[in-house]
Amino acid sequence: MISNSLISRMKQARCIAVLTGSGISAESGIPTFRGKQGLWKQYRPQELASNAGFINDPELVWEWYAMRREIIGSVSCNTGHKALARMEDFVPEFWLITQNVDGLHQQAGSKNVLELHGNIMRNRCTVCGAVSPDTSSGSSKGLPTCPCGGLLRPDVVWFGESLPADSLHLAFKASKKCDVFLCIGTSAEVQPAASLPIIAKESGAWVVEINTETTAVTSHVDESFNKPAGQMLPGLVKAVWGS
Ligand code: BV8
Ligand code: ZN
Repeated sequence: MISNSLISRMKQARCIAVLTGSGISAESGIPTFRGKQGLWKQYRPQELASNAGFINDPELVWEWYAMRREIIGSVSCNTGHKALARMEDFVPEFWLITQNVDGLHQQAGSKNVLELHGNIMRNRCTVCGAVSPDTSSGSSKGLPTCPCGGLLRPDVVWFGESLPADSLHLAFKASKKCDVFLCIGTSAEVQPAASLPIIAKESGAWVVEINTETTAVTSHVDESFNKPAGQMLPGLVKAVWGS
């Protein structure tokens, strides 16, 4: 049940910040990381989402990313992504901070998206750093290389790697400044993204969680809705802004 206090807080909010995790893409058919069918169940993140793992076995890591690109390429954004894109149009200052690398927020029409962990549909050269859109769709034989001869990697942030400084700086700024912070579809286990809802709370924002389970931040938030994001968000936007 969406409380009248939340409706009025969101209606009056000058600034709203949203943090999303893989849970918002679950209803599109993309497996989350730590859930029962999670991507980390069959694979260990340290082996696949780390530079050491890549250096150790680039073929295995590319196989994993090609498989994930295939899934992402075959799905579409869902009602949760679309509701956030509509929300952006109603709020004077709206920040969509995502840990996701699937690009579905942009596909849904969100304009101001901070991708803290990069984007799986881009490649980056391990030698010259050039970034390019993925064209191989992972099926080409052998390891993808840059015109400079360097080995390509997915343009995502691996464990032990720093997040893009400008996006992270803006994410911290938005979390400190916002009136309402929505934490959607994340287990809130990966730092530094997981600290954003805590920073928002400490800075005086009204913090709301939308998640099908309790998480590491549930006890810290002001309100939590134990509901799938794709069902909850369209109703929230309608209740607050009537459409
Ligand atoms: C860094 C990109 C330092 C690649 C990813 C000990 C303590 C604290 C921190 C650390 C530590 N040891 C190491 C660290 C740092 C580490 C970290 O946090 N480790 C954790 C695991 C302990 N962090 C890092 O390494 C980061 N870098 O710290 O750098 C540094 C500083 C200076 C200089 C050099 C280095 C980098 C982290 C980024 C890693 N990259 N992904 C790729 O995708 O392949 S992380 C990966 O996890 C994804 O990005 C994902 O988004 C992210 C978080 O996971 P979630 O999105 O939350 O997904 P999860 O499955 O966990 O949860 C889904 C949730 O959705 C669940 O709660 C579920 O209930 C819910 N749900 C499901 N369906 C729905 C739903 N909710 C709503 N509706 C539904 N329908
Ligand atoms: Zn290069």
